[in-house]
Amino acid sequence: MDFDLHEHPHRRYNPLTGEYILVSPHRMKRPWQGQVEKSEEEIRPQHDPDCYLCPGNSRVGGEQNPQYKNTFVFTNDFAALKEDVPSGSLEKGDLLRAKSEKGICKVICFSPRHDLTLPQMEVSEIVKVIELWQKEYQELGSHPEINYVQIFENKGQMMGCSNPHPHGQIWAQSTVPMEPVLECKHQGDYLQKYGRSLLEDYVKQELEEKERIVLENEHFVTLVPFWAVWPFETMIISKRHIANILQFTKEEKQAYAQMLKQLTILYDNLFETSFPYSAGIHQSPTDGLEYKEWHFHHHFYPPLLRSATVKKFMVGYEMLGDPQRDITAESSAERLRNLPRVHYKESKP
Ligand code: H2U
Ligand code: ZN
Repeated sequence: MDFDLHEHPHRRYNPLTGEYILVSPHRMKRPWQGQVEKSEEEIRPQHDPDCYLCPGNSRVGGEQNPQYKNTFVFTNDFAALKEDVPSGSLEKGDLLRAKSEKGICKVICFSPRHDLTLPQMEVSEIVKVIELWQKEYQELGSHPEINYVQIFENKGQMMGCSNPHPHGQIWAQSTVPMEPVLECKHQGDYLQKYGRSLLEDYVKQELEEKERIVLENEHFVTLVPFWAVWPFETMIISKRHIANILQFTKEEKQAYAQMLKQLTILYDNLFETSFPYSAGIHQSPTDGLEYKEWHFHHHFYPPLLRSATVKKFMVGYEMLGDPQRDITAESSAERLRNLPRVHYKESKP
């Protein structure tokens, strides 16, 4: 009997982090049979007087939002990281160690419209979101004490998002957190070994193999990574080896906005629901050093497994051993790729 990736249990390697995932395809071999329950569609107003992100409304801290027309950014009123933290540390031998951490947290509204989400926004409006990400990455990153800027979005109650108004967050801080540290190390080792970007080589290989590609345009590829953990996890990767969003050309910015719209349309169409996820950009740290190894990418980690309500749980073996999945990355990519490209709310009267 020959080993078959689509048949036999196996462990897949994540070359970005050095971690492993257990894949059990034999449990999922049957074709799709599950009932697709739809979630209750809530109808939202364009402006919600009780929303703390809508233009003109007051936030919990008492501040009033301006009548913004496109995007709007403010310092998080309940920031997890703060600038005015005294420097200090605690060390009791090797075992009890802590160090103070400085940072800045911001909230970004993607649109003044309370009822929209990224897939329903115009590409030109998403370009404005990208431009704000660029501005914040640049400005926050230029603070001497900010060495890493994490741009991300939590979408949907299932991901702990507190408000349906389209928004994301930025946490900027003095230390590079663990996930980017791992990716930095593995990209660095690869660059040293081969003289090329890990993700540039990976994208080339995936474009040849095709089976994990979801979307492609002139400057970006969206794929389900070979080592995906979440059922419909994807990455948007730039074809060009660029370290951060400040290096985008005008065309790349446009193509990235298109990719964000198209991917989030596919996601919404999968279970005909506003698809929940946590997503965010990985790019070079802002400590002033050169990071030739870094290759820009955007991770999407969606929790849904089988329908608009049935999510994957990371429990048991996954908390104690390795993460595990049944549905293979290849079949997830195939399902996403074959979905209609028009948002389900637009294609139905
Ligand atoms: P999430 O929906 O991803 O939780 O982001 C919303 C953020 O908005 C959250 O971090 C902040 C919360 O601290 N917030 C304010 O800054 N001001 C408010 O008036 C309410 C919520
Ligand atoms: Zn709102």
